[in-house]
Amino acid sequence: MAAEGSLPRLDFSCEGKKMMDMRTLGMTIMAGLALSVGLVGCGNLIEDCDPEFDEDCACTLDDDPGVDVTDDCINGETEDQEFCTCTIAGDLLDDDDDDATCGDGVCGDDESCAVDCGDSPSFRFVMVEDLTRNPSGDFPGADVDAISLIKRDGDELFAASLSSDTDVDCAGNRACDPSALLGPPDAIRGGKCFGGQLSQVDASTFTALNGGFAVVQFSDRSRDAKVENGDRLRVYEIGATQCGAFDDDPYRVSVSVSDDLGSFVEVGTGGRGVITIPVTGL
Ligand SMILES: [Ca+2]
Ligand SMILES: [Ca+2]
Ligand SMILES: [Ca+2]
Repeated sequence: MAAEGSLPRLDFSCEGKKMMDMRTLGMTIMAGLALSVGLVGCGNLIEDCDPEFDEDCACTLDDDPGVDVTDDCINGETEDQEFCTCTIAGDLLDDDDDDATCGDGVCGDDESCAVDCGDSPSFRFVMVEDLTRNPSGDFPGADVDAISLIKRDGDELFAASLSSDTDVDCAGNRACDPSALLGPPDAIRGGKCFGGQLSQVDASTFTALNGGFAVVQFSDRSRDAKVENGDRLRVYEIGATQCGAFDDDPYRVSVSVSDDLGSFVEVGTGGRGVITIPVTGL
């Protein structure tokens, strides 16, 4: 037990070290007080204990907290030069959130505390799903040229990657390559579909969903793009409205924290050319 007047050591380090069982209610209160401070500071509150001087001080290997090295942990290292940490038994919180996940299974990041796990989940996945009944023709179903996420500051980010769950049937479909809907729209050139050459449809510029769906993300190496309330999602669909030819086709737009197909939440539908859907209620 910690000496009276001293605070228990709490470790909120970002490595997410396993916290040990807490044994007494008194320690709960003390730990709670320390937690309040820890939320602000995000770091070790006081130094490690020393088994030579501190009663109930026990040391374990950092790489394997199950290994007791109390007799062999000096200045944070064992004789075998493995890193170790000493704490006063019973002074750590029993972290009920050990298994908690945020967003897509990630608790915080290198710069944030594990306790940030209470943050709301991050929506990074967008699904555009064909709602066409009985899709037919050379380009069956909704013909998606591009999908974008427009942030509140006006930045328009285009779909950068596809989830492997994307499902576009190539049977009888001349535009079934889903990568054609990544990046900025390219089916409209000079303000006209296919540069005004409507008889020369460039099937490499769009994806005909053929009753299926595409799941995309907007993050790239330079930016972690989340879909947030106040953003807008835009779908560039090729059809009568956009081209003065072909069909306008209906589709649904949904978002999710993961690409688990059962987890998507609808944010809107479209079916007349370029549609911009406000994101709310996430
Ligand atoms: Ca079509
Ligand atoms: Ca395209
Ligand atoms: Ca269409």
